[in-house]
Amino acid sequence: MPSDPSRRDLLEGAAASAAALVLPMPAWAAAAGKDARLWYRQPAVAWTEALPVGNGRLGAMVFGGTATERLQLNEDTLWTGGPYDPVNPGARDTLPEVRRLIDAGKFAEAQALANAKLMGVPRTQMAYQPVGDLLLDMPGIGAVAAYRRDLDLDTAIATTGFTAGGTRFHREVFAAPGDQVIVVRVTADRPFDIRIGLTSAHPGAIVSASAAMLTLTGHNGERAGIAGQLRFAARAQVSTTGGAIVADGDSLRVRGARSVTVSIAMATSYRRFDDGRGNPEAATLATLDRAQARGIDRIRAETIAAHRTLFRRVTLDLGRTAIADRPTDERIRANDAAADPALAALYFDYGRYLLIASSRPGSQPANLQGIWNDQIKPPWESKYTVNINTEMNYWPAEVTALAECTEPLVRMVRELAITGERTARKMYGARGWVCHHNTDLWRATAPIDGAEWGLWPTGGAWLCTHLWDRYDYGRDLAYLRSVYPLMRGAALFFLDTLQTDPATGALVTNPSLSPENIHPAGASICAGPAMDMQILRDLFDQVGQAAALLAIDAPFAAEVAVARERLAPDHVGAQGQLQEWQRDWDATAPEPHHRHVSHLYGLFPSDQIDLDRTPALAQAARRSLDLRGDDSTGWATAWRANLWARLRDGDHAHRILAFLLGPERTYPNLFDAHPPFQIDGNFGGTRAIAEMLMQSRGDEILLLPALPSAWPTGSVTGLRARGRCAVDVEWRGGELVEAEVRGELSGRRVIRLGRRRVEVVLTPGKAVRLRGSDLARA
Ligand code: FUC
Repeated sequence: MPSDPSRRDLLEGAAASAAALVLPMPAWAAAAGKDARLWYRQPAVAWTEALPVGNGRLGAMVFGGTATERLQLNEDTLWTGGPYDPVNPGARDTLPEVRRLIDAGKFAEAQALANAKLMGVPRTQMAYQPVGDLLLDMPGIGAVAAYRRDLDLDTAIATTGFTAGGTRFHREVFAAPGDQVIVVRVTADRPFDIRIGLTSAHPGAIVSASAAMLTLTGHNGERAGIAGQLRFAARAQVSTTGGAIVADGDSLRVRGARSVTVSIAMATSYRRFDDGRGNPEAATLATLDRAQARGIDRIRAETIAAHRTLFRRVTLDLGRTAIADRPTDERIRANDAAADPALAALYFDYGRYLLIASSRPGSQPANLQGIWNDQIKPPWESKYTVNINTEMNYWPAEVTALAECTEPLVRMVRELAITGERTARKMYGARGWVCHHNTDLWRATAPIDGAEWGLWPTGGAWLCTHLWDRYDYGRDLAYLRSVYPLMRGAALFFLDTLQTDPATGALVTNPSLSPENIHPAGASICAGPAMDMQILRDLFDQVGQAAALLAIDAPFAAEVAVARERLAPDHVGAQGQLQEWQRDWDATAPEPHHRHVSHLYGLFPSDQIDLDRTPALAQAARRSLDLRGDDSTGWATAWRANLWARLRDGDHAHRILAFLLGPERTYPNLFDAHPPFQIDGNFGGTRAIAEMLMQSRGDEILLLPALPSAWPTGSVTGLRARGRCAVDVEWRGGELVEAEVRGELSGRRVIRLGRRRVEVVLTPGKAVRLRGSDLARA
């Protein structure tokens, strides 16, 4: 509320009129998801043309072939190696000298010493690996007509249809979250023959066929001296309507069937980050027995229903032009986001689809490729890079009403707090826990790759801000109590390791770096990069708030509050920019357009910096963004779009989004190109679209804060704001028509439209509806 009393009267009047418009909660839009489809006129040739299905744990890339169909298969615990402890036992003795060199300004020397003595053993982590392929061969299929394949984001079913030799073929693929199988169903209007095979690129993998089942068993790979300790199994069970199934070597042949159903189960012996002794052969058999007993029709119906429960919570309509009737690949190639607003809406729907398909309760978190990877040695090991990428994967989760999908991330932090406690103790002699810039299935937390990338201690702290966000959006105190020890442990590590900057007396991280940017002193490592200080301000504040809400741990909270006040502040440099480092190095850093914009964390995803409360810092952030430039790799482009949305410059955010949606950054299957494929850009882009339409900060909800002129008319329903409420917005001609806010808890909110604001009182079960004209009077 503004402090000017006359203005306050005016606003209270507006609030009263808004409160009078309390209406019953409406049902979710019936038309949800009706246009949400990717579709093509030809089968996929490249992997980045194939369509992903997934149930969080199991994934398949569907190529939509005709005579030969390929499903590339993944299971999210098939990684190289086994439980391992990468902490370098000698690191602790060398740490003081590295710190001293940094304080003395001898950065290159400090980095060389850190590279020699501090890095993890091995200096890399484990890699996510594919299981193999399911192959369907239909001999005799020649030229086809009336071909189409699509992925329906509203049912989560990939479909391929074509006519060959006068027979119409139809194939469906889906991944069942309840029954834990991937199902392929082939039907035709005349009896047909098909051969079914399983293959794997893992050395030593074996395929056998018996009765109506194919079984693939194998062993995960070794990497960097960590022996493979996992077994894996994939089984494909075949059933038919009519016809006969015969085993033929390591494949199954079906003759004269009218429909064929293949149910695929996959598992590894992974049980937890410290235990790889499960029984995948038995687990896959049990899964298939259960699925068989329950029946495919029921499994299919339940898959659609379970998907819709999540997917239909949000609807987005940005308007539609004729180009939206074209196949998806043509729309990306046309590269005209202004003329195709529905492509941005499809990208948004797809981002939500991908999160539902790659991160569900009980699964692993979405990695650099979600769960979809066809390579034994994938780029960056397809692991969890926590200096931006893993966090970005979860940027859309809360705002687009997919809170359940964060469960694997929260569970991963619980595990990192265990392995990271060991790293904190052995490497730093510190209490609490730490995670550097990457982790993997085994929850390794030591610094890797090289000091210039890996010696960054703030990854775990950043992940903890997601724990807080889960609370802040859902306001569940029992949950907060369960994650408080993790947040506390992360903060405790910094209480023990923060150093006093000899130049300023402020507290700084040392050694650290600003991911992954080299400063003009010829190194990355330094003390107190702006990002670290911003993340720690959030972590310390959130620990304080959590302790107060839970009425526990007051002495610790007080200690954290004291340290928080001593953290080095943000600085504005000579170019008017927000400084990336404690020194004003930005102008002479060797890569002025570096993809990471770490020092802008404070503007987004954090709200420490904003146009209202810290206008000078927001201006400086804007200047930094201008200096950094707009176009970057996939995720870095998506981050920039979010930052411009926070600066409430919708047209600028849209220009960046247009580049993200064009053929340089988006593959035909709408996967984000880093390049190569990295899924974070999909998730970051999804959040950016949400951020352009609605932002929430504390008890404020900002309507259409960055609406671009390219989206003059549209509507969104079901976005989530902090404090457990849902927000719908409808606009026309660039102006708000109506907004509806449904609070599930009682409380006051300030609803803002540009500079206008109205205070409303939320009551569970009632909707507050605001017309554009109400806000125009405010
Ligand atoms: C960080 C980024 C790279 C890439 C990798 C997985 O190291 O700097 O661009 O995204 O993660």
